[in-house]
Parts: sequence; structure tokens; C-alpha cells
Amino acid sequence: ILLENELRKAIEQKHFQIYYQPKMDISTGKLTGMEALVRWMHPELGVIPPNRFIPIAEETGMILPLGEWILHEACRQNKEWHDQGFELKVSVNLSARQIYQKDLVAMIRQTLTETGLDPKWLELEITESIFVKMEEATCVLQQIREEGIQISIDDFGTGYSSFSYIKSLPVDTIKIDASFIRDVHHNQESQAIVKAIVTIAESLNMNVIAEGIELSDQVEALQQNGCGLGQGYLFSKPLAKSDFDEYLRMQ
Ligand code: G
Ligand code: G
Ligand code: NA
Ligand code: MN
Repeated sequence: ILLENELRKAIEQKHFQIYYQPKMDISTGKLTGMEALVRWMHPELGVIPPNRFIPIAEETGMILPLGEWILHEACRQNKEWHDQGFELKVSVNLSARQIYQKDLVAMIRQTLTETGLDPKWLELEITESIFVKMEEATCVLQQIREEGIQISIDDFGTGYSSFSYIKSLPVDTIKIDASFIRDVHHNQESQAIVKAIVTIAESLNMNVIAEGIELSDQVEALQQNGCGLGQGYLFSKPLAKSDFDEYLRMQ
């Protein structure tokens, strides 16, 4: 209850910041975009990571106003970077709860209008858990894609993964879960899984990105298995806006 009340206050007072983690073309080393990751800046407790409060926000429904603020802030910031000449795609995480929010598509459309960001520079990351209600989820994702926004499936390969459902998903990109990347440079099973995901994705006209890359040996193994995009501490940890500005200037 304590944290819940604190969280309600924090949402009213907007005590949050978005950090941005670079996403790379791993063969050219070129920056392609960034994932928006929220942090709670508590006046006394300092930075509180999302794992500590997103679950509470989801249970209480506070994820709806919070998620709307995050989306707005990430789009506004990306538009600012575009105006400075950086053509990057921002990826924003959506909770299952948000997918089933009645006015989600209208809210997203309004956010894009207000911030002036072209929909093609926005991607929404969802997890497989939303497909418990397959038809409803598919319908919402189709409407989002009709707006020109891209969808990626996060943490792919954990959870509900099955090849029978993936063929009908309205999804642009598969994000291979970090658990397959951790040992991909010395584990043949992980290599086989990466290769299989890449093959399926290609035949379904989807892109593939690997998350949690920490070593250059992992990059090599990913390239050998056909995965060309990546994200992880090897390239950069999530950065506050001012640090991301500096990162952009160094590119
Ligand atoms: O930023 P960090 O690497 O600590 O993120 C931990 C988890 O918190 C992520 O895996 C993600 O699922 C969740 N998360 C981070 N930012 C957001 C956000 O803006 N919205 C939602 N729904 N989840 C987020
Ligand atoms: O659930 P989601 O995949 O959105 O969460 C990403 C989480 O992984 C964030 O908490 C982010 O800080 C973290 N992360 C990003 N890159 C790396 C990495 O290379 N190694 C590890 N261990 N964590 C990472
Ligand atoms: Na994510
Ligand atoms: Mn992930």
C-alpha cells in the first residue's frame, strides 16, 4: 500500500525519466534506434528500477496513465532528435494491460499528432503474454500497424512461444531473448535456436534483433547465424537523455 500511494503521487508529479538504450546494426556498427526504458526518480530513495514498480502499476491500473506519459515523452524526445537530423526509431514497451485498454489506438494517434513524430519512427514492444487472448490482441496490433507504427515481440523464446501462432502474428520484428544470447558464442543449442528464429523470421518477412549482447564473441556468433541487429551493454547501457545526446554526437 505504501509503495502504491507513493507511486500514485509520483505519477501525478511526473517523477520519472526515460533512459534510452541504443539498438545497432551489428555488422556496420551503425545506430538504428533506441529502446525507451522508464526509471522512477524518487526524491528520497533515488532511482527505482522498473522491475520494482511496473508490476504494481500493472496490478493497480496505474500503468495506463504512466504508459501514456512514457509514450508521449519518448515520442516528443525522438521528434526533437529528428529535428536535429538524427533519423532514429524509438521503441516503447507496452504492458498487456495497455493492449486491452479500450482507447489505446486513439491515444497513440493523438500522441503522434501532438508530438509531430512520423509513425514510421515509432515501434511498440509487446511480449508473448498478450496472446493469451489471441484474437483480441491480433485485432489491436493490426489497427496499430495500419497507423504505420511497427510492432516487435520482446523476450521471444520464453513464455508462450509456439511456431503455430507466430505465422499469423501482425508483427514486424522478433527480439530474441537474452537467455539465448548469453552463451551463443560457445553453445551449439543456442546457435541452433538463433538460426531457427532467423530462418522463420525471414520466411515470414520479419526482422530479428538480439538483446543482452555483452561480448564481441556473441556478435560474431550472431552474424554467423544471420542475425544482423542487436542491443546490449557491449554497445551501451540505457542512457539518460543528456548522456544519449553525447552518444549521438560521438556517432
Ligand atoms: O530498464 P530495465 O532494463 O531495468 O527494464 C526492466 C524491465 O522493465 C524491462 O524488461 C521492461 O519489461 C520493463 N520496462 C522498462 N521500461 C518500461 C516501460 O516504459 N513500460 C513497460 N510496460 N515496461 C517497462
Ligand atoms: O524486458 P526487456 O527486454 O525490455 O528488458 C531489458 C532489460 O535488460 C533492461 O532492464 C535493460 O537494462 C537490461 N539490459 C539491456 N542490455 C543488457 C545487457 O547487455 N546485459 C544485461 N544483463 N542486461 C541488459
Ligand atoms: Na523491451
Ligand atoms: Mn526484452
